[in-house]
Amino acid sequence: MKSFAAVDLGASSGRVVRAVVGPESLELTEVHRFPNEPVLVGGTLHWDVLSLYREILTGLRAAGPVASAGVDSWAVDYGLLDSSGALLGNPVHYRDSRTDGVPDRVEASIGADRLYATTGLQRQPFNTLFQLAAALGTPQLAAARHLLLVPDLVTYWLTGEVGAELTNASTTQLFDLNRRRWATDVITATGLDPAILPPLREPGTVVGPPLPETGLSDVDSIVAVGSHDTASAVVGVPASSPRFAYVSCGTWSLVGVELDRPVLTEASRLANFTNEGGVDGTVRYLRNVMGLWLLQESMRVWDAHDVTSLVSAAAREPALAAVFDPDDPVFLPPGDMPARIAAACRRTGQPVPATPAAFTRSIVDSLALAHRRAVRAAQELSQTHVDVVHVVGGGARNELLCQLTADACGLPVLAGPVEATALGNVLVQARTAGVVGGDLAAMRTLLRATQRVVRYEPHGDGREWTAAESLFGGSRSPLAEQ
Ligand code: LRH
Repeated sequence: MKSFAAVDLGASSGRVVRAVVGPESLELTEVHRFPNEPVLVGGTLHWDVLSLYREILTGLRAAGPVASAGVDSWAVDYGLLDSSGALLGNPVHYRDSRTDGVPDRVEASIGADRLYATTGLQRQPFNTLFQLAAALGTPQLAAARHLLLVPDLVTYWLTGEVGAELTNASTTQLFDLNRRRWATDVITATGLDPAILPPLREPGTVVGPPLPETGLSDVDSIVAVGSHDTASAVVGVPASSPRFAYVSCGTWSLVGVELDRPVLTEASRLANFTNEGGVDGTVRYLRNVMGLWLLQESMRVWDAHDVTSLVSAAAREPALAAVFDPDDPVFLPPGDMPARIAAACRRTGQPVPATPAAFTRSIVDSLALAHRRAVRAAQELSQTHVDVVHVVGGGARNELLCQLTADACGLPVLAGPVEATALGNVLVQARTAGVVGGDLAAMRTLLRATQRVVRYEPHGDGREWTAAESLFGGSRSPLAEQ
């Protein structure tokens, strides 16, 4: 048995988890949790990355002696280093408005179909490609020698080594998924210098020991894991066969299937399905559903803090009284979600929820509907068939959402583990250390033997969900048409 540490940075909080792993055992303990609060300054929304780094060091010291540590975080965002290795400004938050109008401009010059054929990536205004296109001509970008995605930036500070872990690189829209290398033609066509993109690393690569200045003498080495949080979360799905869909449910609901190769059809592009690089050469074929962000932002507006009692109250509200399409881009930036939801209900001639409980019900119903739409579209577009939906991440705790997802999909939901991302992170490290052997299926066998999973059977014949779905407008994505 050996111990490992996972650093998992989410959009609203970060955590450091210690895991003790053996061939037949896997135990997690959270040793440090800290808030991740973006800062609006000079009209731009930033991540406070140095305070995150300080908390990471605190957490890794608290983890005690470990064979290795690995870092994952949300995708797409990056820091720029100058020629001396200094960070050029705080990373900008993917929900910042600097990319407004940029996707249209970039696609007009490169071609949306060419971009999809090369990178396989969904159209999201926050893709790294669009963020960089928005920054073209700034002194910061001109001075940049290296671009490091957030987990790679943390890994650089810990080890002094520059690199780009592959699963997260695949979310940038600067990465050629078929060839598994940087998409140099897309990068140069955008006006960017390909030299700022560091050499790629496969998940499982040992990066090196922590630098003495970190004070982490108890950490033997830093290992590149599936550094895109969703890549680690999908490793952490305790599936028993390949016929599963997943909902990695937190700030976002990432809904899709695991494939051997990308789906690059026109129908897939128009449905805004993405092909992201997974651990062991897999493809995460999925759609971004707006997720519990809708509830988190609403709770901020209501100054509410108890999500459990809000969801219990929502469970007593009438079902499907008012639904809206969570993937509408109006819900992407921070702001007054209840007002935006009310406007969406008015627009579609539905009653406007009157209380936080009714709004919460409307959010959960709408997310379950969006899960159903994405699970169906993923199967149709990839010509696969699933017989179970795994819900992992914080959303697995939300009983109402899990039950309604089962009802809406007409499939059993297996909920848990809540800490799938941290588990996927440490499993890749444990394999590198030779503690667990084999492929993803072997790791998932260990997860099934050691982690708690709750089963929800689907209720009803799904007719009311079919009726409610008509308000959504089919399988095309509003983001693809923006
Ligand atoms: C989830 C996530 C998701 C990305 C988004 C930016 O945390 O990594 O997979 O699309 O953040």
